[in-house]
Amino acid sequence: MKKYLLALTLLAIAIITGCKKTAVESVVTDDLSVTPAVAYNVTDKFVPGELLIKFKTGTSEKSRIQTLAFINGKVSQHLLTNAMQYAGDNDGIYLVKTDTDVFAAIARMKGESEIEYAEPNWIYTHATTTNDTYFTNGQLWGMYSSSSPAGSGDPVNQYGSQANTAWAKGHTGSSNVYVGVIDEGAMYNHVDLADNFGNPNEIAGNNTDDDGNGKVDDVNGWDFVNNDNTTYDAGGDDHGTHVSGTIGGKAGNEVGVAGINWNVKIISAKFLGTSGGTTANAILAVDYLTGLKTNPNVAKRLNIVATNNSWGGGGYSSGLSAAIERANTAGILFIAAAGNGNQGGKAINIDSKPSYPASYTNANVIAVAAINSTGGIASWSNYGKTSVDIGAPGVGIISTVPGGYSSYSGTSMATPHVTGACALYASTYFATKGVYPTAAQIKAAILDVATPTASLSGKCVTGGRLNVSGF
Ligand SMILES: [Ca+2]
Ligand SMILES: [Ca+2]
Ligand SMILES: [Ca+2]
Ligand SMILES: [Ca+2]
Repeated sequence: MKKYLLALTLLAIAIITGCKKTAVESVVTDDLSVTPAVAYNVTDKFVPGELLIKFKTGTSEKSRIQTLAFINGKVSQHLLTNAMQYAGDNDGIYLVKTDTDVFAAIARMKGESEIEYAEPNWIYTHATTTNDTYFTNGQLWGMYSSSSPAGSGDPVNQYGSQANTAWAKGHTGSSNVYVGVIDEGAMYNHVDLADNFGNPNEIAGNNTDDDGNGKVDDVNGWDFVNNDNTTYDAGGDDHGTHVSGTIGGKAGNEVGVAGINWNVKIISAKFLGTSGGTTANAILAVDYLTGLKTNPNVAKRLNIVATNNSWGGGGYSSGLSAAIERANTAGILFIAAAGNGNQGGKAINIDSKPSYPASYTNANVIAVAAINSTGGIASWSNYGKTSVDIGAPGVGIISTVPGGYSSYSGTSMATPHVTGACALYASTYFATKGVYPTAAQIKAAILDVATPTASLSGKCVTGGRLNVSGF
């Protein structure tokens, strides 16, 4: 454990300093494919000495132990989530520690008939590129429209999400619509967020798992980094707080910002810590939210329409793809940042060089590129005619951070505009039709009305930017 923490600490130092010598090994490309179609990138980071292994159904414990002995592997965690079991998988995934080289161990495991898959425990980091100086009110361009709604006197920006046009029609979201933020934690008691967080099936502070999901007092979500119910830990969590404010910052309270939704409920699934997050915890985070929507123990399950995923890194993971598919089955969209270049910051075409999780091909994924306030695609925003779906405001975005507000840039900031759009569409659709739209209907609604944008032409599926004016 100490060794593991040391490795993560060194990684954090490496990320901060940009130092090339990291404790986390890089991977040589080409000869070690996860699947025939996918190769690891040289810059992909993973936890040294750890593998995620799924055994084929019916493999006995004795047989598992014998197989793991080939790599001197010891099970350190059995990942068996409610969402897996509801989906009929009672075997789960094993996080295995080995003193063998991870890729040699994977190659060895792949030769065994008991193994369904074996893969690295990738490390993901969030997708902000810059942290600009503080901005005051009135510069929230991502929420503006091409023209000022009648009588509003609102500022105008044609490249904004057009959210204030929807608001002018009284479409401001609903507290019956839920969104999961898979990220760092968030300062849920921030003045602009306090009304828009919470799991109503869980009673705070009674040391009881009221909703029977295996998590005690998870009123605002769960912290998979520290395995506790304090999703906000002072000193960090600014990225998760920023993302949350764009989705659901409280409006009309004369302070700070307004989110795409004035009313919504956000649940944190915290898996990014100061050193990033792992595949194992990403799977747990995705499944946690799926479990809240499919929990058979409560009368009123949480109506989660989408998760926000402003993070990336690593290579393909069968385990994470399967978790995203369980979310898909539960009708939860997975909104993913296209990513900010390939480590060095230069944008890449992820059609030819996949960036995960944006590049997963599950039907519920919407991958988002970033545009600036004059309509250009950000110089660092990844793109891809088939792998990226849409552009959204991602440069100079003001939102909530612990203790106030700040302006950030990144595909991290573009993504919550789209996640917020999912929730807004769901709430308006319900208000007019009396039923909630399916995930496929929400995705189609968002992609169908994208505004054609020169800088995005040929760079994403829609060739356009987010436009929620009709939501
Ligand atoms: Ca609980
Ligand atoms: Ca409780
Ligand atoms: Ca915590
Ligand atoms: Ca506000």
